[in-house]
Amino acid sequence: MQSNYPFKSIEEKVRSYWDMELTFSVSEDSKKPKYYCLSMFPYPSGKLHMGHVRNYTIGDVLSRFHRMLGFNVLQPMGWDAFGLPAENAALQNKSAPAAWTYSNIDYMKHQLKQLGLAIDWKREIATCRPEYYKWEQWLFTELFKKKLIYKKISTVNWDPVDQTVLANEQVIDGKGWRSGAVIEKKEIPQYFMKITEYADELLRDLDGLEGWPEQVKTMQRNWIGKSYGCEIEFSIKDHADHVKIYTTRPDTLLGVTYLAIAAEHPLASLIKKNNPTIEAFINECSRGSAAEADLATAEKIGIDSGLRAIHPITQKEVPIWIANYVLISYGSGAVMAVPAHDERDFHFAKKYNLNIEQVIEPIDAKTMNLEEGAYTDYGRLINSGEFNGLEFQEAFDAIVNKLTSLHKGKKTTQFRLRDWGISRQRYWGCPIPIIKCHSCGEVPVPEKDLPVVLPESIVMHGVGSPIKQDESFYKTTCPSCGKPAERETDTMDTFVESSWYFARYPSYNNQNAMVDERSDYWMPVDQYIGGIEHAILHLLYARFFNKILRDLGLIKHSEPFKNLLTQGMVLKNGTKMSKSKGNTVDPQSLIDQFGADTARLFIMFAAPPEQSLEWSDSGVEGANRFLKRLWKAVYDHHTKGKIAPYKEGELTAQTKNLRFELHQTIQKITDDIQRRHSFNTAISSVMELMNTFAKVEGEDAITVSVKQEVIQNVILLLNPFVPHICHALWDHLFNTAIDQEVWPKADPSALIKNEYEMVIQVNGKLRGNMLVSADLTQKDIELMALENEDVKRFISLESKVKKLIFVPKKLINIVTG
Ligand code: ANZ
Ligand code: ZN
Repeated sequence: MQSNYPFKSIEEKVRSYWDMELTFSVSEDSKKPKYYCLSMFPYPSGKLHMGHVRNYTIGDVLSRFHRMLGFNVLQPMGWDAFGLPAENAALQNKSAPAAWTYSNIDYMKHQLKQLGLAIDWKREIATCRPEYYKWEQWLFTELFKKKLIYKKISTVNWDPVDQTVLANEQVIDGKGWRSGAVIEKKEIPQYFMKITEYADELLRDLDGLEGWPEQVKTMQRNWIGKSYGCEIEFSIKDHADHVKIYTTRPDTLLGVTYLAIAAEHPLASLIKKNNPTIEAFINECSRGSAAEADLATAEKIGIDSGLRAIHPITQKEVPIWIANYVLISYGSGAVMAVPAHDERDFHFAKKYNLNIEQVIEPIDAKTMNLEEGAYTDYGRLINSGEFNGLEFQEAFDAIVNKLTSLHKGKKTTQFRLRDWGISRQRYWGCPIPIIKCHSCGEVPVPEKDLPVVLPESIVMHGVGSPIKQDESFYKTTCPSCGKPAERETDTMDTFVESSWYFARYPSYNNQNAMVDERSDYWMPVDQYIGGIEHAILHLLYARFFNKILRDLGLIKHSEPFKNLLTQGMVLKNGTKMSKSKGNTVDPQSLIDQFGADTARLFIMFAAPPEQSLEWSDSGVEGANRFLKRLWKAVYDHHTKGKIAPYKEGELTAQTKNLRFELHQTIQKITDDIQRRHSFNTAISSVMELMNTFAKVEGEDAITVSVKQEVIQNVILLLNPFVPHICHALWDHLFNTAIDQEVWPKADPSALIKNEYEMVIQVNGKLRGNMLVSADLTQKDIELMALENEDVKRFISLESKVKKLIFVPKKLINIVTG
C-alpha cells in the first residue's frame, strides 16, 4: 500500500475487476428479496453532462446500498436512441443518423463505465436496434387490432419551405426554426393511441403511489384534468341542426349572450361554402401554430356566422360566432359564452360589442366590477328566473335536472387529456408497421414479417425523411391480398420507446416475446430516478403502457414505478448548467483530474438529491481532500501491523465514546440513505466520525483495535458512494473483495451510554456540571454534587443546605438558606 491516494491506478484496476468477475450481473433468485433500481436512460447526444452524473450516481448509491443489505439488485442501462438531434447532426455532416448515434453511444458508454456504476451491462438496450423496436412494432399491431390505436385526420405544423412537418417546439413565434417560413396548419392522417380510455384509471391510481413526490402527482392530475360539467343542446333557428356545447358552469346558463364555435366545427364548414367572407376568416384561423399554448396567448378573433341559436330555457335568440379561441379538440368544439363570468368571453364580447349579462353575484365580502373584467368565482344566482337565489352546487343540479327533463342536456365528465398522436413524419424513428393496400386498407404487418427494419445506411440530404423517397423501403405487397402495396413511411414518436423499456430489461434477451415471466420477478421498478422535466409526459405514457401490457396479459402489476425520486438541476452561478448557456463543467475533465470517486462524492455531498446543486470548484477539492485523508488514515493505521480483537470490559472512557459515535453513525446513515434519501447528511456524519477518530490518541492494543473497528465500518459505510477507493482499501486491509460484505449493523450495547451529564444549580443558578456513571444511586450523586469544586464555592460555610431538588438524569438544585 502506498501512502498517497493513487486514484488513477486504483479506479482502473477495480473496474476491470468488476468487469471480469461480472460482479453486477444478476439473474432471478427467489431466495433473495429483489430491488430493481432504474435511472432514466440517456439520450446519446454526444457526451455525458453533469446532470447525467448526478442522476446515475444517485441510482448507483441506492443500488450498492441495497446490494449490501442483501437484496438481489438489478441496475440496468440503455439508450433512448431515436430522435431529431441525430437527424440535424447528420444533416450538418451529410452523414447518417445511425452512425452518429452509435458512435455517441460508444463514447458515452465508456464515460459511464468510468463512473464505476454497478450496472448489469449484459442487459444494455439501444432503442434504435431492430431487436428492440421489433417488439414495439409488434405491440403496435396488437393495439391496432384492438382499436387502441386508430387513424384520424389531424392538424400538424407544416413548413412550406422545407416541405416538412414540424414539432410544436420547432415552431418559434409562428415560424419554422430552420427556414423562418410562416408555418401553416395542415390536415394529415395520423395514428393515435387511445390513452383517454385509461384516463380514469391513470387518475385514480395516482392515489396509491405513496412513493411519489406530491408535486409530480399534482402535475399528472392537472394534465389528465377531469372536469365535471354538462352537455347542452341549442337548436338553431330555421335550421335542422343543433349545436352541442360543453360547460362546467351550467349555473351561468341564463347569462349566455352568444355561442362560439371552432373554425373547424362542421357547422362552420357548412356555412363557409356559400359565404366567401366566412371562408376567408376560417382560412386565416388555419394559419399559425397548432399548439394549445400558442392559441391561449394568440389574439382572440371571430366572425358572426349569421346563424341564431335558441336558448333552451328562455327561448331567446343568441348569435352564433366562429371564434379562434374555441378548440375543436375539446368538449364538442363549441361553447356557450357567458361574458359576465368568463374571462375569454368577456374580452371577446368587449371587442365585438356583444351583450354582457350578469347572472352571478358574490357571496360574503368578495367584490366584483364588470367594467374591468369578468367575475369568475362561484356565487349566488340573479337574473335567472326560477333559479334566483341558488348557490353553485344547487344551481348546477337544478339547471341540469331541468335540461334533462327538457331533453336538452345531461351531466357529463370531460378529460383535458387527449389521445396521443404518435405519427411523426421523420426518418430516425421506429417505422410504423402498417401496409397501405388499395383493396384492403391499412393492414398491420404480420408478426412473422417483423421487424420492419429502418434502413441505416442513408445520407441526409434535406430535411425530408429519406425513407419517404426510398422505393426499396416503401414498395411492398399486401400481406392479405398479395397485390402491390405501400408501407407507411411515418415513424413513431420517440416517447413510445421510453414508455416500455423498463419492462424489457428483465427479458432483455428474449427473441420470441416482448416480455416474459422474468418481469414478474423484477417488476415493478422499486426506485425510479430522473429529472423533474419528465414529470408529466414520460411518466404518464409509461404508466399508460404498463396498463396496456397488463391488459394484454404480459405483466402483472398495474403501476411501473413504486418509488420516484426527481433529482434537482445542476447549476453554475445560479443558472442551469447547459451547453446553450456556455457554463458547463465537463464531467470528463473532473474524472481526469480527480477521479470518479471525487466526482461522485462531491455530487452526493453538495446538496440533497431533490434540490438544485450549485457547482463549486472548492467543493470538488474538498471532496478530494477528504478521500486523501481517508487513504492516509487507513495507511497510517495499516502500518501498525497485526491487530487483536478487544474485550468489552477492557474499554476506556475514550474508546467507549468512539464506539458510541461509530454505532450511532451507522444507525443514522442507514436511516439517511434508506428512508430519507438524505445522502449529503449521511456523508457529513462519516466526516464527523473521521474527525473524532483523528483526535483519539494512544497506541495501546485496545485503542488500536477499536480504531480498526471504526476504519472497517467507515469503509463499508462509504462504499456505496466511493466504491473504487473502498474496494482498494478493503483489499489492503483484509485481502478480500468488499463486494461480498454486508452493510454494517449498529451494536446496541455500544449505544447504551453508561455515563450521562447532569447540571448542578445553587438556588436555581447554574454553577457547574458533572459526568455521572449510570450505576450510581441518587444519594451517591447528591454527595458528588455537594463535593463538586465549582459548586462548593457557592455554598458558604454558614449557610446550611436546606434541601436538594433532584431531576433524574438532568439536574440537581441545591437550595441554601
Ligand atoms: C360556460 C362558462 C361560463 C364556462 C363561465 C366557464 C365559465 P374545463 O374546466 O377546462 O373543462 N370550453 C368548453 N369547450 C371548449 C372548447 N372546445 N374550447 C375552448 N373552451 C371550451 O373548461 C370548461 C369550460 O371551458 C367550459 O365552461 C367552456 O366555458 C369552455 F362563467 O361554459 B364554460
Ligand atoms: Zn390488400
